[in-house]
Amino acid sequence: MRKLSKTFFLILVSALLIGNLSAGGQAVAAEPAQAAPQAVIFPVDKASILAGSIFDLKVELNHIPSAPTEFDVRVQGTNAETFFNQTASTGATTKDGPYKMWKDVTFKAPAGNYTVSVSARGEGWTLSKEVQYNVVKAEAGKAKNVILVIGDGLALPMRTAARMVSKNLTEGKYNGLLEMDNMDEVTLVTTSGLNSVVTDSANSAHAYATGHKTSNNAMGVYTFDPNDKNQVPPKVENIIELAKKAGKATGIVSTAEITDATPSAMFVHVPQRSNMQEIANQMFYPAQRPDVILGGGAQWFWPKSVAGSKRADERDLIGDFESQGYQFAGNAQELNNVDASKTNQLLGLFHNTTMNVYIDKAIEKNPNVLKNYPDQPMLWDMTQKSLDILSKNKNGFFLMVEGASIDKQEHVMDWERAVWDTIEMDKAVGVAKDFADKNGDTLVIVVADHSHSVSVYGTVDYSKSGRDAVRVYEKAAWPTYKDNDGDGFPDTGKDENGDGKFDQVVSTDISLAIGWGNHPDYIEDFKYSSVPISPAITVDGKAAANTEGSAPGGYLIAGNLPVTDTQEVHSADDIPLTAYGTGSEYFDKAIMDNTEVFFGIINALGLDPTKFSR
Ligand SMILES: [Ca+2]
Ligand SMILES: [Ca+2]
Ligand SMILES: [Ca+2]
Ligand SMILES: [Zn+2]
Repeated sequence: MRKLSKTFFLILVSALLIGNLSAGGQAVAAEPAQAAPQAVIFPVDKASILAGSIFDLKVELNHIPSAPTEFDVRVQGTNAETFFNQTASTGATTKDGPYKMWKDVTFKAPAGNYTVSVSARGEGWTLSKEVQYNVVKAEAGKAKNVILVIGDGLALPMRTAARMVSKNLTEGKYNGLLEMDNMDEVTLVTTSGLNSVVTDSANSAHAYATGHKTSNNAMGVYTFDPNDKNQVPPKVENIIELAKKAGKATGIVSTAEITDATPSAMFVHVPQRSNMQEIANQMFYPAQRPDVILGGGAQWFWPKSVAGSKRADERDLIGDFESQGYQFAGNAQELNNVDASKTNQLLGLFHNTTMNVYIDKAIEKNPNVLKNYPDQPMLWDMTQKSLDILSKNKNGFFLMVEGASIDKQEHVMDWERAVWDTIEMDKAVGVAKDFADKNGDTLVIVVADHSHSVSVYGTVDYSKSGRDAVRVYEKAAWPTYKDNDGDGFPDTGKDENGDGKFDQVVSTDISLAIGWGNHPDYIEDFKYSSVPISPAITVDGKAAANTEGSAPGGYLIAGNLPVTDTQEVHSADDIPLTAYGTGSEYFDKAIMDNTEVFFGIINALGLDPTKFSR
């Protein structure tokens, strides 16, 4: 079957636009295309758009069997060219048809409903479509600063498990609450994306950063097909671009690669999150460049010739940042040495890939696990240094802090590493709340990006093995975690290793029983592993249980995922959001969509782009 070429469409579309193609006269008859003709309008129907924020309006005609003789786009009933006072850029979609795009346009005033419609026809086909937008004006704003703390995969049971491990209970009442519990408001957040009920960390963070939905793997752009390398995806403006235009300082802090989805969604425009070299490059663009950048992922900043680099070119991105006045820190000591009073921009890269988790960097300290990175900072130290620097800006700041490996350790069903990282992040929340208490004018938000299929269902008796160790209902009673020195982490109450602090402990006599709703084939032994273990490995293209390293009594649990999946996957369950400080009343609702979180940030900061000088 013959398909119409892109070039063909470009010529026809240009001809149409300059008006020398007579209606119907020169249309070429073609064999029917496989898929039905379809009109696509981006932003999509029911999008909420911040008044004055910049976006690209794109209208695609896909799978059309012949060139259009009419391709009319209207905004509020007015020809789009006239409405935006801009000639459309045109081209061929990657799905056999033309597109028109108006770049960097805005809806200013008044707020309310806006209608965009397309009507198009050619020989043997007609298409029409209409979408409605809700254009939202930013409120005046009472806060100067927003600290958005994202616990990647911070499912509700993770908060429960972290509270049990960190605080424990006495006769049914918790001995204390987490920092993320002790806040002013709580709401549920729905997380589904543009293309699926189950989101990933790219489009979920994109929702917080832009107020728009997009497809899994995409950030800062609309697309239904992130893997389409030839697409020209329409952009939407993000929180770091907006905050910078308002003269605010901006920062991103993560325990993942700093080019990973959650931190990069705050500033980036890419259809595919795995394109990390492009993400690192965009991080340096002046309009998108955060003032403070702390995390892992140095491999995307080193020139190709440096051992461990993942770049395809010889660009020295750390050198580029330094040339723009950024201080650089490569480990915890160097971060500690940064004098915030003399530093306005800071790049800290503490690992070539993902930073090690709390259990490994602070408790086990196994040199075979930490390898070249024995001195990685804690998330709360990274948060404190960021606040010390960003708070010097008299216009305020936006800071995103991510506990990234909660999710990454849930994927490998290592609940202890996920929970201890949740506690590490909770201490960063404490730093953020202290800042809000001392300085006022600050909103702190703690939220997941999506859930995981994790559940606390009892306790585990470490003196027994296999399923004999599991205790449920009244037999579960209480775990035996005790935080004798009050640092939030369980310890033995003794200092046998002589470092002047009580020795931390992960596995206690009675631990938690934690299970998973979805999983590959894996060996369950109900016991902590002092070294990280993958639950499943790929053998002959299929996932197989990893039999190495399991404790006595471990037994095979048959998987319930597609046979090629080696890891537990995200779930579509709603997630809790807690908020503290100025502007937190926005979150006094029972439930909201993840795109609405963006407007809570915007309203708190009073980020009104209709007032920006463009
Ligand atoms: Ca993440
Ligand atoms: Ca302790
Ligand atoms: Ca000790
Ligand atoms: Zn994940």
